[in-house]
Amino acid sequence: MRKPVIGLTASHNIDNNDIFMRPTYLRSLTNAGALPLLLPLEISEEDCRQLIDMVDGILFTGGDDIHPFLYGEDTHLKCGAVSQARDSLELTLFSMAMEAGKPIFGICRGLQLINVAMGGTLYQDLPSQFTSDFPIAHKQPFPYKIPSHTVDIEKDTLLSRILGEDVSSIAVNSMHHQAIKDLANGLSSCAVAPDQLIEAAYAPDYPFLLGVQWHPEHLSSFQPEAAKLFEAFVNACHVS
Ligand SMILES: [Mn+2]
Repeated sequence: MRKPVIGLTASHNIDNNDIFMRPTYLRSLTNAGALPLLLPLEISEEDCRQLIDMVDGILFTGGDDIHPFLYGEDTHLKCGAVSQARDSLELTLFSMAMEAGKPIFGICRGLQLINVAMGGTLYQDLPSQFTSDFPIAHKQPFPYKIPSHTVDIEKDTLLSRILGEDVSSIAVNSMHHQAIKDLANGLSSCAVAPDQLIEAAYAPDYPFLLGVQWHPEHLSSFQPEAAKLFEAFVNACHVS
């Protein structure tokens, strides 16, 4: 049987112009039954369209910050590095994938990209712009393989249907500098951290569009909840 082909966008190192991909994304997709396909950075709009026609789904991966102009803000003192080439490529791919109704999954920056593409905004620097009585380490001080905070799963959402309606909370890792501030119209929250930060969102009116703020690709080899996210995404890609 032909496996679903999943296009993934690479990270972009703007210092030396390298693009790169952590193997954990590829392994998680392969283990879920997909054939991952790493996408180039510099391609024309016409080529983007051909690639979107070729893939059965698209995964927007983690990486640097998104340029604040894309959600109508000036650059905050603590904003991090940005790649305008990557921002532009991903916004083009996102709108084409949505037009085509292809399944979309976003991880970390990928969730933020989905939110910005649909009209939402971000905290440019969580530590200085978002406070709570018990500050959660959204940039955890230990490796990705070790979960660091919990998220509450909202009932009757795409995420609760994937994990099972009886799962009310899971432990996740956290390695993000930015996060959703205003959620885009068309998206609904489906998981929140104990400080009420949105950690996952989905589009209720779309076949499959899910973004998570954590990194399930580092947990999927031993945490069933993380593996289920990739399985649900790959299964959604089977229908096209
Ligand atoms: Mn977090």
